[in-house]
Amino acid sequence: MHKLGETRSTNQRDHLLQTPDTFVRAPLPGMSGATAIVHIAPAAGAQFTQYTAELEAGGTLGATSAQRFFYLLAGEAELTVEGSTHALTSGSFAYLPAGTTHRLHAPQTAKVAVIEKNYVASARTAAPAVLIGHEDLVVPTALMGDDDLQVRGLLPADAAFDFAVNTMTYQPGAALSMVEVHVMEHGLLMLEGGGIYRLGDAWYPVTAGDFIWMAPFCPQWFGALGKQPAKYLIYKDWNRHPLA
Ligand code: UGY
Ligand code: MN
Repeated sequence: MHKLGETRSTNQRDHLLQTPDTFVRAPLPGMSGATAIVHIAPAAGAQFTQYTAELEAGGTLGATSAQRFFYLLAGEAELTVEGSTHALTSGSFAYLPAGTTHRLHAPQTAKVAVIEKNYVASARTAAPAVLIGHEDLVVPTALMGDDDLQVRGLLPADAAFDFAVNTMTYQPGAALSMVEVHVMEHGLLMLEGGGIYRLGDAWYPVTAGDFIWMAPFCPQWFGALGKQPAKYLIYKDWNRHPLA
């Protein structure tokens, strides 16, 4: 049923809100039994790509020449890398350095958040190794001492990584303690609950399933609304000099 052209989706110079009613699905090269909803890409001004892959039973992702991070949103999957196969469940994630031969295979239907970024090398450290984990095993920390806002850093705080991926969980009524304006860009997937996101000079109602891109220096703030916690998966580039 059409909605006479109405949507919460909006594409602005320094931010994008993409809501599920506007998702367009298409396979990416190399995918088999899978389609992608591309949320953000260099075509829109980002320095990374983020998409949701929807895999049918037997589906696989294609290869990439970039670093790849993925987080299993739903279903089960198997990751074969460096000679071993790892069983993944919802909340599992993996980091694969550029050029790592691997196979992500879904025995049944599965949904995966995928982030790909060209690696920015650092003279100070070697590139990171393959990392496989589960969100449940990551100890959360309170953001700026607020116990109602818990952050889980899925990747180690190690300068070898040129990006971070965190989950942030807000109890109802919790909010960022400041409007942030920073050089890092963000890709954000709302996983649970909802609230109000300030992006630039606008305030948007957001809910589970929405995607947000924030360009460098996009003013940003979030407050959780409703009776259940709000949770999102958030990417940011970091650990590199702005001139790198
Ligand atoms: O890590 C961050 O910059 C995070 N606090 N930003 C956000 O939630 N919009
Ligand atoms: Mn931020």
